[in-house]
Amino acid sequence: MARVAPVTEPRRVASACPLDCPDACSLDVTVQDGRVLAVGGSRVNPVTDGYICAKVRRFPEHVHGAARVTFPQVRIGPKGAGEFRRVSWDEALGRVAGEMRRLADAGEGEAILPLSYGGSNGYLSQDTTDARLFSRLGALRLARTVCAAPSTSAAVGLYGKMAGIALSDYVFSRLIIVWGVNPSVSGIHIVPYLLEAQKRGARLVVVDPRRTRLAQRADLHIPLMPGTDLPVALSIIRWIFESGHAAEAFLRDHATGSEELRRRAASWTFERAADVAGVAPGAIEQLARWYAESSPAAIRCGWGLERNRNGGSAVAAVLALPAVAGKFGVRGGGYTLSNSAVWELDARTAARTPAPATREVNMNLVGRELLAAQPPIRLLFVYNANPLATLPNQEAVRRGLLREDLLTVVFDPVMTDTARYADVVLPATTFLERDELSRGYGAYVLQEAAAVIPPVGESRPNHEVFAELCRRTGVAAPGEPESARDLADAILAAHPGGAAMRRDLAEGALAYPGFGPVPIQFVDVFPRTADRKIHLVPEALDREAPAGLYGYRADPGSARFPLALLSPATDRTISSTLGELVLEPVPVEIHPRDAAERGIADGDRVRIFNDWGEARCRARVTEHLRPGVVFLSKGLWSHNTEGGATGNALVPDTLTDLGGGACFNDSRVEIEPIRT
Ligand SMILES: Nc1nc2c(c(=O)[nH]1)N[C@H]1C(S)=C(S)[C@@H](COP(=O)(O)OP(=O)(O)OC[C@H]3O[C@@H](n4cnc5c(=O)[nH]c(N)nc54)[C@H](O)[C@@H]3O)O[C@H]1N2
Ligand SMILES: Nc1nc2c(c(=O)[nH]1)N[C@H]1C(S)=C(S)[C@@H](COP(=O)(O)OP(=O)(O)OC[C@H]3O[C@@H](n4cnc5c(=O)[nH]c(N)nc54)[C@H](O)[C@@H]3O)O[C@H]1N2
Ligand SMILES: [Mo]
Repeated sequence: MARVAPVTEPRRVASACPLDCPDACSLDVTVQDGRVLAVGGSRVNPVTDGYICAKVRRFPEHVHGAARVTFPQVRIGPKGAGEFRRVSWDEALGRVAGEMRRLADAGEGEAILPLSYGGSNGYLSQDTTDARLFSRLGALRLARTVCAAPSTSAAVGLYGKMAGIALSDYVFSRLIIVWGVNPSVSGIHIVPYLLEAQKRGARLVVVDPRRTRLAQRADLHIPLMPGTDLPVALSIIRWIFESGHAAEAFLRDHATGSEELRRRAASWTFERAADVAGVAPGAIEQLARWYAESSPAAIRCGWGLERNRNGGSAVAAVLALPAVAGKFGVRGGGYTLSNSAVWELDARTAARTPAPATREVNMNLVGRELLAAQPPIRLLFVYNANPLATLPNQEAVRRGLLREDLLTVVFDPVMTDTARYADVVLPATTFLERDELSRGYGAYVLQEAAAVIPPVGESRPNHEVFAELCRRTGVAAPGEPESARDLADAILAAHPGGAAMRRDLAEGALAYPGFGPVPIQFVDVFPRTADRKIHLVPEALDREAPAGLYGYRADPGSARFPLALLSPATDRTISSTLGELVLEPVPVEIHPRDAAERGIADGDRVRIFNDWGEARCRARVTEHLRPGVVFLSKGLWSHNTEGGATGNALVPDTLTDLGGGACFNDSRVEIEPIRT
């Protein structure tokens, strides 16, 4: 008689979401017999307030779904065909470690490229034992530039990454500018605060080429052309100075470079900026007047505006606004961008190894590097990332992955598009199957969460697998932190306030930064630059930007490719994570006027193309875009389009003015109907 497994009751356990999102939700997970039944929000993180996004509610399907990788496998078919044979961990790791050791012994550590990015915001799953392994092998270093590189450069240069307005403090603002961010999908917990502020009489302004959900509720929407935020912000700065609204005394006490900024903004009249941006001059002037006259005034600056050739300067100009107009010093006044830096926690301290002095590879150029690096890259190790789906110049990435003399290892919980091109696929746990220490980059919370179920199948957590690879390649040293607890302790111990954080985490599963959860800028927190001042024209940025800081580089326009393609976030996936659950075809959105000019009707099959590649899908004709702009979302998988190329095939691998960032929203394309 078959033995019947004991049936236990469903249990509710606490966790925390470490996925790449500002909100860092605290979770309430229902589990039974090693399975996740449901994922919901808890109130441990006050910002979560008991609810979470629709996509993470589907996480049980991700954990236990058909795309889950449950055992190690090696390729048996042609590259990219997704044909594999099951092997043991021992065999898989033996092969990978053997090749690593061989390359390192031959003095070819720089033939190894570790590639990781946004799979987890947790401190334990990146830069710990993985950094130990790759540093000691002398592997290439990766510049993690695919996101936030230009905005980080700007925020570091101007403010040393000062902590921003707390999400919940937006209720106190009288004017809120939502600039290049779409929180209705990309960080939903700020939205109730924005709507509450509006109810209390605040004005809401949205600066976005698309008519997003918030733009539809806004008092003013500025639907500028992508990449033109810089002139728009400079024209507001110019007017604030010229009209006598500048906070001269504040600037004298707290800023350098205000005269230089004033000079650089001087030629940007509302008319000139409006002409470049394709909007009404009166709209920009309206925004400038409201901003100057309102207090508290808040800017929620996002990442949509950084992803073009002017992106770094654009973010710098937007961040300069509260300084110039004197909006700091009150609750609900100032700005929020990323708050990731406030923790001053560095996972690398747990690696116990300095970064090597090897060559640094800009991850936006990985396609090119795979095809042309000298010496050639022989071993690509992908974890916490899905580069075929998320990097620019997808065709180059694909051709790189097809190289017969490249050993590609993909370590992921699911069979991603990239994994299908791997030689060795390793099964990773999801965050519900491992311990994690994570923080938000919006919400001011640090959380430690224990695994809520055992690893699914043979999957293993990152820190364990990299520690094992350290041993197998002979680079491990005795006594180094390896377990999740030891790594977390090592990371916390390196921080002066770490002991207090450790205590708080032990007691309440939540820790706040030293200044607490709701800082006021220029009351509780100050610029973290060396002299604690705002640097409006920092020299380093001025030197780096090809046209100087705040120097605008116009799109010369192209008769062949007249449409600007945007690819921001949607509410279906987080970057490409969870994309295995979005099986239906995804359309490109196009304005009725652009569609009519091309003979395209709603639902038609179309070809989107430029010199970088092409993608095929259906058209959705909608007025939620301005004419001249089309939209095909970020994070698509090959099954979402016809033929497998996604919008990233159309994204150039040109770089932003600051930080070597990606130009996802600087793609120019043409679209034509497919008539078959
Ligand atoms: N649901 C969901 N949430 C996510 C993510 C996700 O993929 N899905 N991704 C996470 C990650 S990795 C990040 S970095 C954040 C990103 O979060 P957001 O800052 O919201 O970034 P995007 O979605 O890239 O773009 C935001 C908006 O910028 C607009 N935009 C595009 N180009 C320009 C421009 O030139 N100027 C201006 N002013 N606006 C422009 C787009 O139309 C879009 O509405 O969200 C995180 N949260
Ligand atoms: N066209 C276009 N492309 C974009 C953008 C855009 O705006 N437009 N935005 C960019 C942005 S903002 C970002 S941040 C990047 C993100 O790009 P990526 O870093 O590639 O992020 P994801 O697509 O989320 O892939 C993360 C992978 O990590 C895996 N993972 C999750 N947890 C773990 C773990 O614990 N261990 C291991 N080994 N793996 C794990 C997930 O299953 C997933 O496959 O994409 C960029 N790509
Ligand atoms: Mo991102």
